[in-house]
Amino acid sequence: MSRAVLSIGSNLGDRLGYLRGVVDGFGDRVLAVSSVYTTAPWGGVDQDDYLNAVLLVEDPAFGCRDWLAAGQDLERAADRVRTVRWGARTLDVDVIACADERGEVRSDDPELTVPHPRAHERAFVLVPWLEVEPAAVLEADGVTRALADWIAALPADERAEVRRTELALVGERS
Ligand code: PH2
Ligand code: MG
Ligand code: MG
Repeated sequence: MSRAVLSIGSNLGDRLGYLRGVVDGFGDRVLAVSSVYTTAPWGGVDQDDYLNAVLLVEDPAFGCRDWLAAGQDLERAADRVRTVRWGARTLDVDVIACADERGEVRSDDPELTVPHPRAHERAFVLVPWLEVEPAAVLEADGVTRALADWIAALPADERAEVRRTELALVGERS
């Protein structure tokens, strides 16, 4: 059994369609879906704005690595091409945090580092995550803080560049 927090993002092609493909792909493993946010690119590469969202997912038969593998399958299905680090992509599925039967998993394996080592610096992860899991905490560099506190610590302009949209990943799709 495992339960994970996934950050999904797209800034190439049918951005909303790619994000919806993740929700559809995970099907009834999806426990919660955030709003869709339009976000300025993070990381210094000049590229178009992203659509980002966060999903909470659970599967009785999955371990934490299975979320990574399933996310990579969905990235491939979205014709993702790996070129520039932090550059434009049709679909990115990142495992931000994961818990199994024994509790929160911590791993510094380069394949799957959880909690995600840069999540606390990224308003495009924290803001949608807070929406679906208001009581969540995140550890970074040995410090554990509530999501709202990590968000408050970010530069105001980075917070302002994460804007909620009326686009929907589930339910009524217009
Ligand atoms: N993903 C990146 C690099 N920069 N910026 C935003 N706003 N959203 C992303 O999902 C994103 C990014 C590489 O994973
Ligand atoms: Mg990423
Ligand atoms: Mg990624």
